[in-house]
Amino acid sequence: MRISARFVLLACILAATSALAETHQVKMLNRGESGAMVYEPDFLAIAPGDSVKFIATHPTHNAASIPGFLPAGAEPFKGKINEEIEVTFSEPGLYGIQCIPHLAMGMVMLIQVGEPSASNVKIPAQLPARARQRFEQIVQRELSAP
Ligand SMILES: [Cu+2]
Repeated sequence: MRISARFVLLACILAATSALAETHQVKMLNRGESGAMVYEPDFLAIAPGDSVKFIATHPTHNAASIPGFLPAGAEPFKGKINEEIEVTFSEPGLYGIQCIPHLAMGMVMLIQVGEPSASNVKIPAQLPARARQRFEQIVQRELSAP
């Protein structure tokens, strides 16, 4: 088989691009520093093309996007319970993440991809009160961070 120089060049460019993308890790916990049923960390600011791996440190959790709480054009995702999934975030914007069994207990996190500041966040009004509260706490904390 003959491999063209153009193909080799393209492969090199792709390899160089993917080498820059980072994979961040988030633990799914029954109890963490900020209380019961938490993602740790509960906020990430990442670059477009980076990935997040959701680690099933404790059982009974999952990671899923929240309808209406992701950028236009972004692909929704839903991990199974106890499933460790790795999600690549290509579309810049703010993503709300939920643990479906513990949404009412406020098990959510916020992921900022690229430039948009957490101050631009629009927390969907139909979320349970505990989930909205935790998002508000995350946003307040990140905006007051030095
Ligand atoms: Cu959970």
